[in-house]
Formats: sequence, structure tokens, C-alpha cells
Amino acid sequence: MVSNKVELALNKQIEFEAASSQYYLAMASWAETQGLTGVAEFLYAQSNEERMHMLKLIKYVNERGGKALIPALKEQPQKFKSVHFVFEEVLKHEVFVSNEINGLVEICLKEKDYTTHNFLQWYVAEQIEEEAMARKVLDKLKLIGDDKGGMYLFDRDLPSIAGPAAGRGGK
Ligand code: OFO
Repeated sequence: MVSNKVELALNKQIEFEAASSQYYLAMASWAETQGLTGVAEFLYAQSNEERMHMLKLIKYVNERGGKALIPALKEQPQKFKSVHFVFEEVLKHEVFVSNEINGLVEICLKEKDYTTHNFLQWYVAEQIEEEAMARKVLDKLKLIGDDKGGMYLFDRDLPSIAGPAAGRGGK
């Protein structure tokens, strides 16, 4: 059974995962309209990943005798300044989520909820991967700068640049 404090914190996290999924979906759709097929494909996959993170939490809360709350959808931006900006946002967002997960872990320790603490270790590891992936993509973008040919190749190769750390599929 989860305590009220843990249930509340897990529900907050459900909200963050849902927000991540929606945000990445908006980015993916924007990229698709810019002809950036590879970037779009990558971000659609990221959006699905975040939805899966949300679902995992929903099921956990309900299984542990709590009640998962399904968050409302918020309006998302229609436009993004650039691909660089998009991935800067992805990194910023992932760092934010990592901090929230750490806070959640701390609450579990305070509440002596070792079961949820154990469950959350998957998220801790996932965040390390996702932050590393966002940094890797940003490093590539810095190398490209404003070079259009570079962007063409980046878009084409993004799935392989991101590699397994992007969690494309397998989780
Ligand atoms: Fe990358 O946010 Fe989920 O955990």
C-alpha cells in the first residue's frame, strides 16, 4: 500500500510523464512539417516512450492500492525556433524530470517505502540514458552549426546517432 504522500508524488510524476509525451509529440509534428523526417521519427518515438513511462506509473499506483489520476492535456506550442532549440528543450526537460525523480526517491526513503523506491530505480537509470542521449544529439548539432548539408545528414542519421540510448523500441 502506498502512503498518501507517495501516492501524491507518484501522481505528480504521472503528470510530468504525460507532459513530456505531449511536448515531444508537438516537436515531432512540427519537425514533420519542416521536412525533417528523421527528427520527427525520433521525437515520435520519444513521445511514445514517455507515454509508456506514464502508463507504467499509472499501473503501479493502482496495483499498490492507490488511485492514479489521469491528467488533462495542455495546449502545446505549434512552432519551434529551430532543431537546436528543440533539442535544448529536450535536455532541459529531461534534467527537470531527473530532479523530480530524485525528489520522489527522497520522499520514498522518508516514508520508508522501499517497494516504490525499488520500482523507481528503473526511472533513475532511464533518466541517465535520456539525458546522455540529449547531450549527444546537442553535441552533433553544435558541430553542424548552420550548415544545411550537415542538417540534411543529421536528419537522415539521427536514429543511428541516438542509438539504443534513445530506447527506440525495446523498453
Ligand atoms: Fe524522460 O521522462 Fe520519462 O522518465
